[in-house]
Amino acid sequence: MTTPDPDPLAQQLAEVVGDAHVLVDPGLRAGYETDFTGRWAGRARLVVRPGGTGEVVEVVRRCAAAGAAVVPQGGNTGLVGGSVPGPDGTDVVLSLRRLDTIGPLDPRARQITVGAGVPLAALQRHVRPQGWDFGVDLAARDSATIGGMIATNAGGERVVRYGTTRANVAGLEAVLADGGVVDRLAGLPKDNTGYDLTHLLAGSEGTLAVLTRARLRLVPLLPERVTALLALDSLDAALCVLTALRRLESLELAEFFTADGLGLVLQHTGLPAPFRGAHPVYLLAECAGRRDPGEELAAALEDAPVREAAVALHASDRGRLAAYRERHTEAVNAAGVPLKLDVTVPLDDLPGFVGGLPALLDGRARAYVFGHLAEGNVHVNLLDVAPEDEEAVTEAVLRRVAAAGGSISAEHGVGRAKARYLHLSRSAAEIRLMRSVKAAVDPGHVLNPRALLPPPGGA
Ligand code: 2HG
Ligand code: ZN
Repeated sequence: MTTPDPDPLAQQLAEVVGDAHVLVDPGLRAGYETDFTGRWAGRARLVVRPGGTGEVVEVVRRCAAAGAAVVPQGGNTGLVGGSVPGPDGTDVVLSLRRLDTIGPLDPRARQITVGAGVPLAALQRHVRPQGWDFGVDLAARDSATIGGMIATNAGGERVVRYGTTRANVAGLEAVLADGGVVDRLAGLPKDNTGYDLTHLLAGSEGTLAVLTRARLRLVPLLPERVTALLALDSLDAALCVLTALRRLESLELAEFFTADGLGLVLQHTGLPAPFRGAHPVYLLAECAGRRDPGEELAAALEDAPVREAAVALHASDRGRLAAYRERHTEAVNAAGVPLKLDVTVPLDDLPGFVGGLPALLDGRARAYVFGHLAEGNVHVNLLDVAPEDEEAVTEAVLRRVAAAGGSISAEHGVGRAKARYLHLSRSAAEIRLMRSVKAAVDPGHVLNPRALLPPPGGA
């Protein structure tokens, strides 16, 4: 048996990053080729792990010259196939995880500069003891990287108070397909000099540039917190409670799930049930402030239609309540390979949308719904969908969402999963404009060509 010739691109990239950081062996590549759910799996030509912006520039240049597509990857926790290579072994996965430097915290500017590969939890561990926090938080905090969160404009649990990731980024450094570097790291709060490139690149899903560093806005760490898990009759009741909670400036989190999802979580985790009885809907609310927000939370809930409530003040107890919501993703995963549809529906339509799902699905899937109530963000997780039904089921749900004026992607992005449905949420003129931007900065379709805006005919 003859050994295959070494890939010349692997040799060229090894000159830039060192042999140890070019992974060609299938065993070493594997962790970069499949997403967390197992739904998105591909085969990379190789994985390259540069250690700084200069190396990213050289890697992108050499891949472009070799005609290889580059798939930027952070923690690989995205759920729409946007950071996973295609199936044919031609894509280069560019892992940003080694760009994990955390710069000094600037309390006067309330900002910090970090490498794209810094995991969210590492940032939290760094800034919280100094009395600061990052406004975005999400369940995948241990693996999700800041670069990936910006590239996908991740939402998470605290959008109700702090907005999505884009709103929490003051500036970026990024490498373009031609190797040019965009440096907007000054993070000036006033800088009105034309197109906002930071906001354009945030949410561009690796299709316009490779994000290498970020200047993040920080918020004061609020010392007093109270978390409540509320058992409710229905989603209508949950919206009624939400209306009462929205008056509170301290409201940081309003998450919902249902009896079915809780059942799956209890079965998977072995956690004790939160209440003696079972209830149709649950709402997890958290308030935070300089002073104990417990009293104002209790006052807001006084006339609310709550069946049972559990309240926690201490971090470990709050974590125990949050686990019932945060562990949905892993519980669903343990039950099968889910078809995930992350959507926004107008709040008034949320009960009707969820209530109408069984008819829409018509026995073709087992549905679990949970999500971020204040934004109308429903995570529709479908199990047991036959492969031949996947497209029809996806289309039925997304068309229903679009018809109600919602969005086919609330917070996970478009990636490969939703690329063909983009027209349901974006007009022809908008898609033309997006394609013009892509064509102007990446005419050779080097950067993540299978995601968001694949060239007609497919990448
Ligand atoms: C969450 O809100 C994440 O926990 C994941 O966005 C959602 O697993 C999902 O569908
Ligand atoms: Zn979510």
